Amino acid sequence: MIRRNLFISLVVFLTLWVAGSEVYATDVSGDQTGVWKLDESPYLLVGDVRVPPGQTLAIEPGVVIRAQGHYRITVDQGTLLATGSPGAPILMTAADPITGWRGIRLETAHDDTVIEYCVVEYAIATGGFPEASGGALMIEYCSPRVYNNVFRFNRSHAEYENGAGGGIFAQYSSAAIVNNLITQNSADNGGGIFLNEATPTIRGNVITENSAARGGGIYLGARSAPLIEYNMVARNESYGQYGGGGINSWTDFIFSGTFATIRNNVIVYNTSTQAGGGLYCRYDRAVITNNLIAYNSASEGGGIYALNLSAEAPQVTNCIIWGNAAATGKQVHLEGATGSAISIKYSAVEAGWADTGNIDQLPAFVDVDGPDDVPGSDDDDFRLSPLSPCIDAGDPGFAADSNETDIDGNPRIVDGDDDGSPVVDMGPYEFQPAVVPAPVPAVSQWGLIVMGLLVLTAGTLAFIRGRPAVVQGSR
Ligand SMILES: [Ca+2]
Ligand SMILES: [Ca+2]
Ligand SMILES: [Ca+2]
Repeated sequence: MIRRNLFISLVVFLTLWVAGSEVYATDVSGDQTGVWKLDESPYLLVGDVRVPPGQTLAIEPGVVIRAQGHYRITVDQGTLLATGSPGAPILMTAADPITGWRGIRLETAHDDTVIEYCVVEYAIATGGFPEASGGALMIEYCSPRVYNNVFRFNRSHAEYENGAGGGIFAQYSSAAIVNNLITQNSADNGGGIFLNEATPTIRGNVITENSAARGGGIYLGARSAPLIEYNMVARNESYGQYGGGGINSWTDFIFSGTFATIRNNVIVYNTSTQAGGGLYCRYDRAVITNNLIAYNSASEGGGIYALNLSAEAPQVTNCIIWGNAAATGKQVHLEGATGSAISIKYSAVEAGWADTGNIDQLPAFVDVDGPDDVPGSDDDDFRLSPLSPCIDAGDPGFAADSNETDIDGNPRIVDGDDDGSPVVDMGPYEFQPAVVPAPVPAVSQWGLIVMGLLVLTAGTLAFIRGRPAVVQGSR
């Protein structure tokens, strides 16, 4: 939390600093191609911008783009190369955060499109569905690379509560959404991310403090089959009917056969005023493997809420479901009247769950509230301590994918209890006795991401501080 606050105050400072120090600017609207250059920055959107079919717009690292009204950047069958760098991110923001801007819209963009090391903020999607989709980034019929960005303070709200994807909306897409910080966005559905008929990879992101009526962190909509792995999904909230504080998975398996693979994630401290604090699964057969689903809360189903027909039950294996809170079904709630089912095996479930390989023993994390002794902050360390009963207690028949690791990037299956037989652990962290003889609280993967973004922001600050003199000297 300390790192996060520092990060946010730096970015706020950056925003104010840039606003107060502008001498030259480039107005843009209409069709745009070629390069938006650092020495012509900031670029002021004075109308909608479009990258036309077959054309490319590249944006140099360090460029600042500031919308002067509720304008958009649409990539209409063209290519956008928005590639910042760690020391010089691209800032895309609004002159007036209340009015906001319309965000980036990738409509059948070329798959070479890249959005990397950008800070995208204060975008607002409005209107009806699908126009009210994708606050910061709308992706449709294309599969861009979306790496190492910050999406924050964006939102998608509409009449009839069908605004979708406060941060990112993707449909008919296999986008790679990797190592982003997605925070403090809001929507009617999918505060951080919303998927519809999409098969993206959502990997290594920090998805925190987003809110929505349904799917505070992520909403997995109909006929979607994403791979969701190595993410931190924390402190998101759902406030409406159908719920899902962390993730709402409603992929319509029964009609389409599609399902999400949700593995090696940390899903903690999410809340839902109604159902499913951590996960809400409705008519859904998600494969839920090696996740930590802990300290979430809801009215029904603090950890997981499931409503389905028995043939399409979520498949939960090698998970830790612990410390969740709810009036009904603290760890897991099955909507029993409908004949719902869920399969939970080889998992640690507080208060127990009667099925193969489950245990009801304290997981014994390294430091459940972290060095700051505050539960729910980013330094909480959910790695397994040497005496954890979760070590080598997963499914003995489990075989990891060829490129699958644990959430720290360590080998997924290790002989953690040194009995000569390597077995997968429960939860996202594999105990590594040979690599880490005495477990120490290390910087977590998402800690590294946040710290990297800090460096990225600080680099921009340093750059911008030096910029006015250069500009004045050259013009
Ligand atoms: Ca802590
Ligand atoms: Ca093991
Ligand atoms: Ca063993």
